[in-house]
Amino acid sequence: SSPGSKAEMFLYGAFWAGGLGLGYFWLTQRYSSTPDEENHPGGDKIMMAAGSAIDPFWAIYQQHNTLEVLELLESFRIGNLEGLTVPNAEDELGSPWAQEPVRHALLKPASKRPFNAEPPIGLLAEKFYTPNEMFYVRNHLPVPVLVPEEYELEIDTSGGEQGGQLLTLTLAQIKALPRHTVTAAIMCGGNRRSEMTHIKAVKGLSWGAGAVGNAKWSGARLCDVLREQGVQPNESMHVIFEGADLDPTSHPYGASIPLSKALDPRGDVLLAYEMNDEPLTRDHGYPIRVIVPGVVGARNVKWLTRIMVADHESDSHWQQNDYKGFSPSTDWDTVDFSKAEAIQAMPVTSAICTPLPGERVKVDPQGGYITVRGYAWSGGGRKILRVDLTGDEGKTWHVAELEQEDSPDGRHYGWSLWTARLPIPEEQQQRRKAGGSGELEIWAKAVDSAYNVQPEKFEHIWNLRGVLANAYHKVKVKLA
Ligand code: MTE
Ligand code: MO
Repeated sequence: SSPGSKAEMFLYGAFWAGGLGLGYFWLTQRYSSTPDEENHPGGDKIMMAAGSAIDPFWAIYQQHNTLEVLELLESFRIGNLEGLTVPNAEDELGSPWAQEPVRHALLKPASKRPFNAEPPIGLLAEKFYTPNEMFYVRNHLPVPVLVPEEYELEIDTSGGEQGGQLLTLTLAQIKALPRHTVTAAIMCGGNRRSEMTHIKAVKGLSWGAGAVGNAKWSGARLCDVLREQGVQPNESMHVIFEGADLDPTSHPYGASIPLSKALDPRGDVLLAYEMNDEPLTRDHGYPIRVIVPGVVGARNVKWLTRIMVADHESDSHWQQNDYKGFSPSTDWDTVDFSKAEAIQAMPVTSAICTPLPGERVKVDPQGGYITVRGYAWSGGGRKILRVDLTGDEGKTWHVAELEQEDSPDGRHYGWSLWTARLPIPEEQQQRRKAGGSGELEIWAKAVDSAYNVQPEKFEHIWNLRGVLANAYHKVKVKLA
């Protein structure tokens, strides 16, 4: 097509492990008059790698690792690069940030120090298990450096009624305990905050809908460890977790959950050492983090070093003065954090992952519909029963097809992916035929197994910290 239309340049770098650390770069030029005349079978996803090394993307999209693709790219090779390293060059030695892990280029940081990033949500609903390297990262502090041989987890049950002794477990001892695997989505309490901000400003990181991921976690069950220590059920007690990451006053990140959740074998609380069958990465809590299925991300403490059974909640900032919900009329002058409950189980939510806002979407020529895809999840082990979509502000609804794990009742901790064929309303069809641009607003709402449903508007659930942002997800697209 004509070079005058749209020209895009890509630099591809592909690195092979082994060898001499040589890198191969390709420069290609692509011309296309409209975005849907893509030559790349994966569409514009190729843009995510533009200007950087392609190997992290290929680690996720393994379909590229074929002789055919390599031969094709070979014709675009423009040269070789040697000795590329330097992740944290700006940080001088001794800075708490000097030992941050290298992150995947997909994760676009909302903040770099501490590191907070979500993957592009257009990719999130592609895989039922979120690849570890594209799982959102939410760190409040620098990532601690933990040596597996020296790692120790201290478990203090002396605050429990019948418990008592102090127990210290090494990593090898934790791994020697019966292994348990659970699929669980982890979602930040601030997921989708950026949508709530449109109503009125809130304080917090501007998360899109990507501060969530779904993984298969493996580890020892906390209930086994606590029961072995003689801890008895008690409905007014709590289990406090501390991480190895320290704030400038040397206080660790901390959070707590009710003892009843920790002791419940159906609660599936894990001392996890694996994520999707791989050891945890440093960003996700290596070597041990607690996984509290169905509960807000903040309680899933990473780099776990200490567990305490106590008659009070964690006194950490994050338990006491953050991750709590308030009325829309509560402002920073009137807020009293001590009067609100800490968030534990999360409410039902869903998000449209494709198409993206503003995207030009192809209408199926025969059926007159567009395909919409996303995720849905509810906390507390509640299952997603249904996801409903509308293209006409709720006059007609269309039920999505669900992809979900077949979990036992009340233990539906993983997310559900969904796909819907949304018929284009008559009005839009007419407008489109008449040559109009044909904008369409898609709404999605999920229903969980307690028949809880998402609220329609953010106006009525707005809160000053921008947490629990679970109103209908609304996305405006253009019909191509
Ligand atoms: N644990 C420690 N030790 N330090 C932290 O900053 N962040 C919490 C939680 N556990 C945090 C932590 C928050 S708010 C969330 S949302 C999740 O970890 C994020 O987990 P992820 O980074 O593995 O996605
Ligand atoms: Mo979070």
